[in-house]
Amino acid sequence: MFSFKSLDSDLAKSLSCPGAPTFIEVQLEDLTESPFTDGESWNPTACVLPAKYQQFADKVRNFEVYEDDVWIITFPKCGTTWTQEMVWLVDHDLDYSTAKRVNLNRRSVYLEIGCIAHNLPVDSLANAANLPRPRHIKSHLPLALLPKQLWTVKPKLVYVSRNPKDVAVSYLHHYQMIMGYRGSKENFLEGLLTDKIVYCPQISHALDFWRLHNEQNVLFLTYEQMKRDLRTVLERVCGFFGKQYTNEQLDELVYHLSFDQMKKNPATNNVDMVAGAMQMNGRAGEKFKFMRKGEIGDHKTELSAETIANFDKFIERELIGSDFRFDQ
Ligand code: PPS
Repeated sequence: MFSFKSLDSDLAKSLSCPGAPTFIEVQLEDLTESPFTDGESWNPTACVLPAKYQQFADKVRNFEVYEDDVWIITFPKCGTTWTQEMVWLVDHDLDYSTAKRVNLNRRSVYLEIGCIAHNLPVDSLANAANLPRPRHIKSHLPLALLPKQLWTVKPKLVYVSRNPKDVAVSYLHHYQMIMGYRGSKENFLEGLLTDKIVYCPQISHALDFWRLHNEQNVLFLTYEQMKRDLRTVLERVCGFFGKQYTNEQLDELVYHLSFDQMKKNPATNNVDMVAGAMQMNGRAGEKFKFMRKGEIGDHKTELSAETIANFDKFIERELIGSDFRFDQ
């Protein structure tokens, strides 16, 4: 079903880190079951993943999907955690009591983490499979690598995109502090601009889901929409889940989902997960918070004018032929 190619360029070697020492490109070879019904062809690009993924690719592709599943899919650092908490609460009648008691990572399971994280012996596929229904499952995998039953069973699927320049900054901090990367910032950014970082290619990740954004079971959101007007986004999310809440309930949810509240909330701020990863990947005791800044436009403070221009060119080139545009 898949072919695998080791990445051994100098750039790939420079991107090696304790959390992901070596990388492969994973190419879907079996295109018989296309997710698209628009009659257009589909030529998925190979996805960069830690080499560990090779032993799990088929298992993920054959993962059993249920109609009442809820899938939250994003490229890394696009607001996944934020969306997971929002969607879980909307779908569970605003059950704050459970949401505060049970960590979000247990309510909404990261499907492939055990298949990619070096030295993390968790069976995340089993954890996701065995969740109580309706199962809430998070994934960063591109469409071509996700379970093929998603396109026949058609569970609810929420996709979130974020401006690639802000993703670059957020992902750089994640790569350094959570995955233990000690190489240069320049090499990491070059890796993103040449689609050689884990989960790349970045732009086609969003474009594949944009092609599905009118499907009834797909809700396509952006980090920037959530940031600018979460209340309006919540109304769309409630409509998607067939839920109705009062204005007061929605105001309370906006508050619960604010950056400051989620940062204070041990069930959502990923403090334990980050401490464990930093310990494992040689960053124990250093200063880093998963809930880092939570802003639009942070790239302007962290990227040079030249890098921003390079990202702009990269994004423009990759978007040729699509009507999709990233929010700024
Ligand atoms: S991951 O590791 O890929 O699952 O990360 P992900 O959750 O997708 O993205 C993390 C970034 O989302 C920000 N975040 C928020 N922003 C605004 N409001 C809320 N409530 C919120 N929750 C998380 C988080 O701070 C990361 O962005 P940066 O730019 O690094 O701050």
